[in-house]
Amino acid sequence: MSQEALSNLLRENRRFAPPADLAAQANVKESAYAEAADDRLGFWSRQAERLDWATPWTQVLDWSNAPFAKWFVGGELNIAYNCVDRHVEAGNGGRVAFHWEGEPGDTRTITYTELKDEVCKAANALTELGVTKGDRVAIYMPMIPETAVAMLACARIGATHSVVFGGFSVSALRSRIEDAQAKLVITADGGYRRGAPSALKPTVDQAVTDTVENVLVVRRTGQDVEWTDRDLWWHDVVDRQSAEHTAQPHEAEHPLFILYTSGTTGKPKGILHTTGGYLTQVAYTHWAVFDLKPETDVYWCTADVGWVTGHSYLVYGPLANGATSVMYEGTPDTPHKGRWWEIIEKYRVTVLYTAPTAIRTCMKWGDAIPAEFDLSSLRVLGSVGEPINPEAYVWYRERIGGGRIPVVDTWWQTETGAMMISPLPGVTHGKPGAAMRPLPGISADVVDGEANPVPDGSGGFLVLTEPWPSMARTIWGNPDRFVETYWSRWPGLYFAGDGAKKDEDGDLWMLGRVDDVMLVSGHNISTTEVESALVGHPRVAEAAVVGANDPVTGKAIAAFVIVRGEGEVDVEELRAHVGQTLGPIAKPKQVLIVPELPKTRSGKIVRRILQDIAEGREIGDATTLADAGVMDSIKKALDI
Ligand code: 6R9
Repeated sequence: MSQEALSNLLRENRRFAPPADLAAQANVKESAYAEAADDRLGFWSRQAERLDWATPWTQVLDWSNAPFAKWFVGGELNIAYNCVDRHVEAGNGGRVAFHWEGEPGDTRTITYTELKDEVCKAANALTELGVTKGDRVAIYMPMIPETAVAMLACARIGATHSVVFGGFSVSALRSRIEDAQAKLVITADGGYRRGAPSALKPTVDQAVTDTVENVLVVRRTGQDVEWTDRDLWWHDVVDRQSAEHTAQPHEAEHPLFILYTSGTTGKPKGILHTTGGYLTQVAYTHWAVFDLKPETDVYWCTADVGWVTGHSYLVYGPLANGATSVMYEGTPDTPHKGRWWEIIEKYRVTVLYTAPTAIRTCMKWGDAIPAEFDLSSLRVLGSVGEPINPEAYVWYRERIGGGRIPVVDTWWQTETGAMMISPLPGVTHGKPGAAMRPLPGISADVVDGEANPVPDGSGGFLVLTEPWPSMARTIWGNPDRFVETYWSRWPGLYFAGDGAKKDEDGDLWMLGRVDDVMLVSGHNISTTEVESALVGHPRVAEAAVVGANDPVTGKAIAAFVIVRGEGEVDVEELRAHVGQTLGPIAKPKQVLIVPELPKTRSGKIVRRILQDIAEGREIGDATTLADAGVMDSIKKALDI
């Protein structure tokens, strides 16, 4: 990146100290960093003791076959027991595990005792259907409690689940079922989205392959479904089962789940996570980063369960910690744009974890909407999925957090399994837009092309320098690709594929995927920086930037902008604003005003599609978009 652009980003100098009361009561204090640095394996070994082990481990980490790690070697535990039964045994069975809110307004309250009964019944049902330890089960579901029950039932019997986002197409689902050779698919007739039932079962009907023996179907919407011999209703098979089921312990390295990351090109990668190390790090980070107090907090992670955030921070982390969570089925603007804030007011949510894309959308809808609701119960706000630009961070802190409470920007990946770089709410003096420093027990750095750590004040590639408990163990069925993708660029270092910079204090700022860096007239400019500059303009709600091929400059910057507020926007003014913020070199050549942006389920902009538009090509594969209708509205707006 150009030094000029870098120094502009570093001009952000606002600091937010932790609130005194939160700091005084915080689960984690500053001393945790030094304690973990002194003895990293001892630190993780103490964190693993948060869990209930049937057999203790004999070795914390076996790294002899790097990069294929084994954590807590010799240990055995059952994840479902840790997430459910032990809380009931400890006398907390009456505590609410999930306040579930359906999009049409129907609700369910599920206590830990009820969750235990449901998970046991589902585990018995899976066993009756012939699913055994080591089998793979595909889960293609809406956001309903049965989704968590299905995941936990698989974990309980040692079947490896592969959750596929409910918005994915037939081909995306089929390739995932095929790659994992799933024996069972768990789905629903449909779920509610944007005020209407949205079918799931027809997609499964077309996607099943020969390895699939049964399809287990939850009735959610009551819509008509086609039926074949292999289909079974969840209520017919699960409801009649016994609520008694003894959880057998599984090895610490037993495969818990496969989750596919699409990446930008090529076949999706089935990221494999295992049992003991995964649960240890998700439980620790959920407790540390959200300062979770299970007796009093009401925690809400808005992520879809089909994204890794849904796995680690909607299901496994919160349940391992005995937390009370909100789970919401639908979209934030159904039936009105204040739905999320209404849910926070209704359940007195204390911790909210969401994505910058959602925050920017709410900014666009205007400050008046959240202002109508009582959000005073909130005490920690989290962000995940992409870099949070300072503008969105400050809006989140002010308009949602009342200017009182910390924002934690958590950097991690499907491959890391759990949070890696994040502020701690009772310790960190937060900087808007910075993920700050690696969590206790985690080692990361920013390096140049030769793997040399860059000095403070410079940018480079983000790497992880020591193994961590929840790290991916391999790519399912393709260990060579695992080594090649993540471990071959520099020996001994995990290459995350993200750019980052260290500021003068050594704090980390994430810059997005390195593939998204544009070489414009010989200068490296990151898409994130230009987007952040654009969103800094009062009339810009959201921006996506790509480098389009240009015969003169190499890449020419094209910006797609969603406008905030009423009336026409002067495109020249936006170009000039970027020029003033980042320097003339970063001025977009084209600025296109669009109503929406193409995004994945986790809110990541699919730049490849925007690049097709900017370069005037036919638009390529759009199957991983969260909402296929977005492309039509963009084409209409641009008249293409
Ligand atoms: C959890 C998740 C991983 C990629 C990652 C990075 C981006 C996630 C971020 C962030 C900046 C953050 N990313 N969190 N970038 N700041 N706080 O998103 O997993 O879907 O696998 O995506 O997301 O580029 O490499 P996943």
